[in-house]
Amino acid sequence: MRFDVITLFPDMFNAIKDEGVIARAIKKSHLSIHTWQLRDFSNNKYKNIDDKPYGGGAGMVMQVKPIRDCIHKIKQSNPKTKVIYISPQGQPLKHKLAKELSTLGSITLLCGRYEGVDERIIEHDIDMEVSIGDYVISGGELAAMVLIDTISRQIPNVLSNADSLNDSFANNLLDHPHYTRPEVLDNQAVPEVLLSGHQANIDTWRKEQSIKKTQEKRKDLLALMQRK
Ligand code: 4G3
Repeated sequence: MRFDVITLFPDMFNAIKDEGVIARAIKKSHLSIHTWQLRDFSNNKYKNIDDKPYGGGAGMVMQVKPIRDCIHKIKQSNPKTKVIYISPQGQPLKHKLAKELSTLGSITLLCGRYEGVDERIIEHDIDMEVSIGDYVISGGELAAMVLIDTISRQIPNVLSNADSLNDSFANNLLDHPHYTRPEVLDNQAVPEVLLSGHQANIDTWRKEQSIKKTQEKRKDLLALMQRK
């Protein structure tokens, strides 16, 4: 998978390029992340890419031309790339969407700042608008990194055994509880079944715990599962 990221803050992406699961996947050539400084596509000497909103009001709007030119440039070497705008107005990000996107060869992520982009970008230049949740953050960069991380985890061989592809959410259930040594600490004991060595019983217990936790904490997810 190749990610191209259009941003005013390319250095923010060093956070995932330099460390952890994503860094290792890049080293192993399972994926690459290419950032594009949107200011390089500005058409004035001050390198501005935003302007005041028509109709008035607070904040600034990202202009069409620099973004359009940048996407055009990316598409010259990547004609089939899927262009995704990350915004609070997008389709909510879920496990299923991440899994679908993980099968693509190339994704371009547009990170918004200020009040977002001129609507003509959304109408003409974007294949899809995605949101990572019902809240606003100060820029699309952190959201883009969330998207890159969750998509990358679904690409074969990106996760090592030690990372483990946690399949919770694949079935709309929360994960079961986990324990490690010691067996007893301050009167808190590890559930006996986990020490029994009886794998079928352990699997059943974990499934029950998943359902119980989901019932307690996320009834909305349980409703989704029962509809399947
Ligand atoms: C576009 C994405 C971008 C319009 C971006 C704000 C939250 C999300 C931005 C806009 C963002 C999200 C930058 N905040 N929920 N901030 O995916 O109003």
